[in-house]
Amino acid sequence: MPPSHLVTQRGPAGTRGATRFTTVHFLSSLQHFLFTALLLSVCAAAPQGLSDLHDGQQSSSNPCYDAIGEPKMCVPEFVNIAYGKEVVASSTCGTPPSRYCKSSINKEGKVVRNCFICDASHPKRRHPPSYLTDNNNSNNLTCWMSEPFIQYPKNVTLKLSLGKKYELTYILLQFCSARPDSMAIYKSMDFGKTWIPFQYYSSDCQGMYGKKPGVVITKANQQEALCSNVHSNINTPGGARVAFSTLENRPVDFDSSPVLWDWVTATDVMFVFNKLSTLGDLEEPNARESYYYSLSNLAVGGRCKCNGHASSCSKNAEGQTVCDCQHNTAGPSCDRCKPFHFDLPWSRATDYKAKECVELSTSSLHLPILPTYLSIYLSIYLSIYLSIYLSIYQ
Ligand SMILES: *[C@@H]1O[C@H](CO)[C@@H](O)[C@H](O)[C@H]1NC(C)=O
Ligand SMILES: *[C@@H]1O[C@H](CO)[C@@H](O)[C@H](O)[C@H]1NC(C)=O
Ligand SMILES: *[C@@H]1O[C@H](CO)[C@@H](O)[C@H](O)[C@H]1NC(C)=O
Ligand SMILES: [Ca+2]
Repeated sequence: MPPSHLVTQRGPAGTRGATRFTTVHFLSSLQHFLFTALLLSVCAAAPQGLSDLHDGQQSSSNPCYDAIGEPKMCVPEFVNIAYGKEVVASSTCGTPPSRYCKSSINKEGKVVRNCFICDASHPKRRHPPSYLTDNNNSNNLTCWMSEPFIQYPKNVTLKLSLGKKYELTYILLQFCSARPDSMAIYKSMDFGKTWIPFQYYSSDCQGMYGKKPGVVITKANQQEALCSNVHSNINTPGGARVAFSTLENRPVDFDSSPVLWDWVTATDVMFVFNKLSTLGDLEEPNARESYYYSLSNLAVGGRCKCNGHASSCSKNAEGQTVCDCQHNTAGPSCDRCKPFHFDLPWSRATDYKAKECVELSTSSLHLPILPTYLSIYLSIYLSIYLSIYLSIYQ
């Protein structure tokens, strides 16, 4: 042990040997005690260090923290938000039962109409809005269908409530009928109180919606809905589709644009079919029954909006979908800091920085690994200090 070594070196024989022995004995016990204390504090710190490491390993399975437990940006998985959700249609055929026809061109080049019955009370003849968001089985296409010939200026609307804020990437409409001549997609960010145009489609953008086709999006008009006249001229009877990509033609860095974060955010989506595409044969028999809106599938691709602070959403006790917030955040979309965690203002996470909320004023102590190092440093520092003090004292 170092104490005895020190003592042999320093202890000169003298008349006050006995007294000296007692002092030396006392000092060596003190040093022994200090060493034990140092060892003990290191040992006490070690399991904590191990548990920190263990937490770190656990959190590597938590996408909101990295391998050493540091917060990082995380997002819920990409899903078809519309799947299985209720769609409310302003018009659906079958109450009372009504006739509809499908036109096709026969071998002689003549238009042939095959007519059917839409009957909401018949399991095989109904076309309810639930068929818009059911399983998309190509062997058994299920189609929603409006009443026939609701023509401009009357319209048919479909409303889809998502139940919370989502960030939308695309919207895909799969038609069973021909594509409409004019239609618009709207979104709401306040559960349907106000509606914001998302995209227009028309053979006559200017006349129908007062929009010039081919407007270029810059930083100044990132939230402007565009009008596309590309699709509307194609008159494919059946199989037509409309795909809207929310960020297409919006060439601004998404990660640094709060305006675009808003642009892709929606609680509800509405489709307004303003004008049927007709072939100028309306005076022919059965012609009107051949024109209606019908879709087999409505898909909305996106993520539950959690501002980079959650990797999943789930239903709460009230049955509402909410984010499973991490990084000391709270709120349905992790849109604020948890109580007593306002040391830094709330902020959306980015690829580069998690921007987590931090506990009030005890911010540095909140870091899990620091106390371990602090206690080791403190005990080493103290024992060195005391050793020096004691050797001087001797
Ligand atoms: C639905 O099925 C049709 C036919 O198989 C396919 O063309 C279409 O892409 C599918 N739509 C979606 C949204 O999966
Ligand atoms: C097609 O789907 C409808 C509605 O889900 C169902 O009632 C019907 O039995 C299905 N038909 C086949 C052949 O799978
Ligand atoms: C759709 O029609 C309804 C009434 O028929 C009308 O109140 C509404 O403003 C129309 N919506 C659009 C977007 O044209
Ligand atoms: Ca369907």
